[in-house]
Amino acid sequence: MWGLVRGQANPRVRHLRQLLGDVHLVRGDLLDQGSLIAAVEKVQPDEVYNLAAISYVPMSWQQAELTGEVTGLGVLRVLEAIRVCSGISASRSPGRGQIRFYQASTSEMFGQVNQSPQNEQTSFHPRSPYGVAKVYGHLLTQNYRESYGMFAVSGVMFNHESPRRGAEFVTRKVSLGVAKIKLGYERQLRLGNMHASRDWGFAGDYVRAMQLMLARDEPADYVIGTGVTHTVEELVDQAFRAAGLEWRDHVVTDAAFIRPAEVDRLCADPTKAREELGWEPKIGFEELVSMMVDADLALLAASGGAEGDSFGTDSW
Ligand code: G4F
Repeated sequence: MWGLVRGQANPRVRHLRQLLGDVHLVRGDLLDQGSLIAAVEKVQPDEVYNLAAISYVPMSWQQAELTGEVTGLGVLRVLEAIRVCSGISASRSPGRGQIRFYQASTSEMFGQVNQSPQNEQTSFHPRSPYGVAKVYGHLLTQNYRESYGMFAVSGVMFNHESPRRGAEFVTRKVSLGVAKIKLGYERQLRLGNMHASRDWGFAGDYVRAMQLMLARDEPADYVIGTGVTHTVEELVDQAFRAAGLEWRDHVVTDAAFIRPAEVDRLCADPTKAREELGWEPKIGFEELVSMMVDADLALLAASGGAEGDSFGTDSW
């Protein structure tokens, strides 16, 4: 297995090696076409999974152009690297290359929804530069499949979480906040919109869906989510209760975390994935939240509260 890393001394490499001792690393950058062609030539992969992106929605308003370059045009560059290395010429009639491509699309493409729950036919109305960039990557992946006969597919992934989630996202911000309060390092947790609803699932289940998608005989896109939605307030309530705390004693709403445009409510209809991939999520909302709170309690107890020091300061 190979992983693409960018930058001269990327600090994430150390964490990656701790987690995945047997992964090989190759240099490359989604902003640099030549580096991606060189990486594909070197690795000669059977499958390529593109999960790389500027993925924190608030940051996409602060750095909209960079988000378009990385999260949108980055997909074009990966597809081009695969096309060129597979010997598929731009003018040739469609044929199938050997390299299978997975694009991480997102429920943020649905944005202001006109149908609930959302399935593969639901129209897109993204609400952030991130969502717009992801629509570009999604449609381009479809286009390369149709234009060149490439095995290129997208998984329209709803929010997927785990103890490895970055502390800027609401689930981990809450689980770290709960652990800090429980262990006496903090008293307050500052959050934005408590009324937004998301379909939260366990990341491990979603990675399994990605692999199943590339193992199909024919390429197709799939919506991946649990089909159950909860508000941020319900998430907060669940997390504080998992630690024996009452959230109303600690949570403060802060306008600094309100977004310029919000996605109010997302809920997946994963019928196609269930019927064609045999995919079902194994871990439900309550188990997921407890898992994250327990992991952060253990992490902070072991580190003396040093982990996640920057959480709570991530106003957009
Ligand atoms: O955890 P979030 O930042 O995730 P969001 O915006 O739904 O996006 C995540 O999931 C998408 C779908 O898989 C991905 F495409 C994307 O890359 C990312 O992984 O926010 C969830 C909700 C929002 O409605 C937000 O307004 O939580 C609300 N929220 C309320 N207070 C907060 C906070 N979000 C954050 N990050 N921090 C808060 O203090």
